[in-house]
Amino acid sequence: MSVRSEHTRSTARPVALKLLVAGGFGAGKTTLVGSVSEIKPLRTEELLTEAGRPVDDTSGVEGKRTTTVAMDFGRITLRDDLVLYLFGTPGQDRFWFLWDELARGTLGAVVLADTRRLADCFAAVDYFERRGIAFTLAVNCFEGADRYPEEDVRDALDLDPGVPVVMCDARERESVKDVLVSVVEHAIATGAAG
Ligand SMILES: Nc1nc2c(ncn2[C@@H]2O[C@H](COP(=O)(O)OP(=O)(O)O)[C@@H](O)[C@H]2O)c(=O)[nH]1
Ligand SMILES: [Mg+2]
Repeated sequence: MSVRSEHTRSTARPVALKLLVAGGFGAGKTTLVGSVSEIKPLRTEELLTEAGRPVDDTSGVEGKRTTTVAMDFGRITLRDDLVLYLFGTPGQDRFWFLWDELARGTLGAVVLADTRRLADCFAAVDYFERRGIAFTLAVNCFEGADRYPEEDVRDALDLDPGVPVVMCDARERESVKDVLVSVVEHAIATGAAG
């Protein structure tokens, strides 16, 4: 049996970690997973319909025509020895029953926030705080949205001082990678402390 050279470098299997991506409807979860994923993101989207309109509040995101029904799923190799699996949580309240299932075995989470609709991520922040799941608050900086200092976002969401707040562009791979590194480091630091 021949062993190809790239396989002799590291015999250890990479560590695979699971992260959740949460945040309000239209905050950029699907975009974020798609920006970094090495595999074609698995997503299930349905056209917004009249019937869904009362629950899928599109004010502020009028250009949005689809909504993620189940979840986004992606994978990124952060380092040779570290692979992240990303699971986007469904943004709508009517899919809350899926969250506990998704949260099982998760290392940490990204909560994506749009400062024009900051209240939309309260539920996600609350969810992870209650379950003691480490998360990074990532502000997706949409052009046209006012920029706020990190401290203002922190205060508005009443975040614990230890929660990292990072500005990002969900469309940019490097920007999203920075967010993911923040979550992993925060989760490891929190786990080590606890
Ligand atoms: N300008 C801008 N648009 C974005 C950004 N992230 C997402 N979008 C757009 O905002 C809309 C909602 O994003 P989507 O990823 O579907 O949000 P989700 O509901 O959280 O999955 C889409 O039309 C995206 O193309 C961003 O960083 N900047
Ligand atoms: Mg989506």
